[in-house]
Amino acid sequence: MKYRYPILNAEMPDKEDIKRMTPNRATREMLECLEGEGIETSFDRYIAQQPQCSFGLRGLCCRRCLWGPCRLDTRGDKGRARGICGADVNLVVMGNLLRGLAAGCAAHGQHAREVIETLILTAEGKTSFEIVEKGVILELAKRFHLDIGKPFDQLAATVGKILLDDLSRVEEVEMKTLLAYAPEERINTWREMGILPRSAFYEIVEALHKTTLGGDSDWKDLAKQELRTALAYCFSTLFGSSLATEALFGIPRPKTVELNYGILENDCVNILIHGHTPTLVEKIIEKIESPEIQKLAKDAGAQGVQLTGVCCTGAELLARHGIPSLGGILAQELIIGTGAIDAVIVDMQCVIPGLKTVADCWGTEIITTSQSNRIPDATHVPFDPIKADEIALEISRRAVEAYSRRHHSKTNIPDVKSKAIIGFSLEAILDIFGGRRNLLELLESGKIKGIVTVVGCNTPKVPYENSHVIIARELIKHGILVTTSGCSSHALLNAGLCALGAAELAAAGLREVCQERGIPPVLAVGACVDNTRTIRLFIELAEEAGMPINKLPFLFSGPEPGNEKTIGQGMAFLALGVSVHQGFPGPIPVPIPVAKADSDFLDDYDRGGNDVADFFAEDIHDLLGARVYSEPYPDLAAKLIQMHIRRKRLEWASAASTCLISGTM
Ligand code: MSK
Repeated sequence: MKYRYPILNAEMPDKEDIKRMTPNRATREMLECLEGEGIETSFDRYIAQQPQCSFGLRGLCCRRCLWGPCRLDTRGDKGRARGICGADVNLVVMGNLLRGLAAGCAAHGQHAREVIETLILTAEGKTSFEIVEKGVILELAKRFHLDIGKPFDQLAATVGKILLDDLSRVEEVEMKTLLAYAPEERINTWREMGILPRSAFYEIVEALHKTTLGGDSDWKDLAKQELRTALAYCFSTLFGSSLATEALFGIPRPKTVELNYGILENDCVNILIHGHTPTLVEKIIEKIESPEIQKLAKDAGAQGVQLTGVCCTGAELLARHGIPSLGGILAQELIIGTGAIDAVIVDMQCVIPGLKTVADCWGTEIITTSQSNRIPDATHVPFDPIKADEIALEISRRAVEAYSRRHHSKTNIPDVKSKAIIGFSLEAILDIFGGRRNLLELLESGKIKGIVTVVGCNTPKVPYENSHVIIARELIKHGILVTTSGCSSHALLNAGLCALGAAELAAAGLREVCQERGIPPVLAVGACVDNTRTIRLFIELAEEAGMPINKLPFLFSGPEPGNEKTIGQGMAFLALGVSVHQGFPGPIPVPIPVAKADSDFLDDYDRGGNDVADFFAEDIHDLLGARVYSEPYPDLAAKLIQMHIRRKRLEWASAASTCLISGTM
């Protein structure tokens, strides 16, 4: 049964819609297969949860203190326009949004902490890792105004400590990474607005502190804390993770790969890598290739070992090593449902509890490696960077030994493969275009109309991966270059939009650019922390243009918001001056509807505004030159994004006093 939510002007898909509309044939086959086996997944549990609470969906349920939960209702005279403490709708909506962002910031914060600590320990000679991309350390050192004549390891340790300090300091000091990378115009704007952050951990604590019972009652002050926390999230948890990872393990470069479910091999040990931090996994790759583990696999009767990835560790492995990925967060149960996965090695985040339930049906070994992400009854081998070699060897052994327990008669691998070119780091993109000036000229000429980053998670509330694919396909059709990361990238990779052939789907100018340079029109940049790469690309282009970022034809689209981390990503781009499209159900609640007095029909609800939604849609533009667009339907969202890009091109043309509008969109 389908559920309509007139209050949100939206309809939730039922299982048949999902099976009909999800773009990857492998996903459709696996949904059918697991349904046939009677194995429940997130898609079934989502249907079982219908109808979901309409207060919660609109951000109007407050559970922050023990007096509640309070459900706020501004319709009619029910005495529920305020919570028990007196909080009104704006305070509740804004407080929920801020707490969501703080949670997302904490998640990427722990990710950053693990990688940066490994970098420091490595610089101090305490691990067997190596800093393979010395240039990243030197670049950071220059930006931090360090003496680059110092011994390299000493310099690397100092750089690591600055990154760690930006993550965790408690003093009232401005963040060094922000000052090193953000455009001066933005820093001045943020300073004027009073939203320069101190550190990620500081702002997380302050966000939670301000939203406790009897804390900050001024929703506009909470909105400022939202932006401050988003900046800390951006310039510490994203930049810190991404740059420290690049220093340790290398900057990705383009490679051609085959991916999707069909790359699983029936007669190989199939190991799925899952989570967010690539630290331990880098060692596991090494060990899997070692003669000892290869022999173990052969002795068990396997032809070899096939490593595959899911979610963001999967995206990291794909970008850096070309290890094939299979899907995003909502695919994890389906992948195990093939029965062909012998072991899943997980680190942290986006590892849903349902994973174990499906794994138990097939006898799949789950190995957890992070103290922060335990799963009951799973094998736990905790990561320690100092003992990374022995831990990685033990995990590799266990994973390979699981092959002999597989029920080979029960495997069902969808025969679907996709081709793609991956590994578009900032450096790779600039090299391909021969520097930022050339890329900017392509934007100026209109051959590339704009750059939109289509990113973020998945949600069962819309047909799986459908929005990502429709939006990206429409944008390239209209000459807009797309970058993508995280779970969104898995959707676009599997849909073939990151393959060379996808250039055929692009508008003439973009097609020509792609074919000349041998790139697809959708550039997969890496994991969700690697949004850093798109941010740095936007900063580079704005510097080259001599314009603020908010004057250029860029946009951030998160079509399927899921994890709280999505909130930080959207807010970070917004603070930088890049407008944001949020799909359904966005982290910023849609305006509250008002019933028409003369009608009983739910369809006749008006969409009256709440101040928070209006603030992010309108008022914020005066402060940052960017806004949030909310549009659940992907075809309409694609049109809205094109209009935004066109408007930005006109603004850019008038600001630069050059005529850019001859190539109309
Ligand atoms: S894994 S945070 S569902 S992108 Fe980064 Fe995917 Fe979102 Fe997790």
